[in-house]
Amino acid sequence: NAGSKGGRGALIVLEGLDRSGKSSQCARLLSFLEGKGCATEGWRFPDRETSVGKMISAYLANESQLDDRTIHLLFSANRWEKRSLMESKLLGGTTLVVDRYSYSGVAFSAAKGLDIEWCKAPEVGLLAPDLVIYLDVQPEKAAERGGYGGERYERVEFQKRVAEYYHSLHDSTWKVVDGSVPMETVEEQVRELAMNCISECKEKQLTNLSW
Ligand code: NYM
Ligand code: MG
Repeated sequence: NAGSKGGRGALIVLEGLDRSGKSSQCARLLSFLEGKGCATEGWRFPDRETSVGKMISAYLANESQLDDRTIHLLFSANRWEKRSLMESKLLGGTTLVVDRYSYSGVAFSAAKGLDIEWCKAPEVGLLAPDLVIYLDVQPEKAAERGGYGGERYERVEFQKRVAEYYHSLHDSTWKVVDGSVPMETVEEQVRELAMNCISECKEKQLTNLSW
């Protein structure tokens, strides 16, 4: 499976705390890339549309209770159920801009006290991102941004622990962008990182997360 003649698409992930600006930046990057004529799709995890995603959504809204390991595995399953579609899109030349991925899975569950290695295990074998952009915002600052939406995990003390786990996950694909500066400045940096990534990964093999 050699991919399309223009080369494969890039797997670009945006990560960060709740209210760090990921969703806005994903939307802006998506329209920028579309404007450039680049085949792109915006994805997000959790994908709340699937039946697994609906269970996750109910849990986040406090409409259901689930054991910590059970919900961890559901978040992971929600990525696994999209893996083959993700692979075919990328090999077909479409770049995916993804709002949250395995790093959210590990950081949020580890912040609850689950063993981090246990948290990583079900993520092994999912597609490895070509670029992870971490929008770095102080937990207190994020909380001030129009407040939280009332979902589970949206508490500043918890988000501080999540930030610590995120910082322990940095690898060679990570780029930390200061998310506290004006949106347009963040957008500019995100665009540049994405454009470089897209051109560099055209000839690169897709790989799996190994951790
Ligand atoms: N979240 C997200 C997890 O705990 N594990 C995961 O694997 C993923 C993808 O879900 N507070 C958490 C982070 C968020 C919440 O995400 C919902 P969003 O981006 O607000 O829909
Ligand atoms: Mg949220």
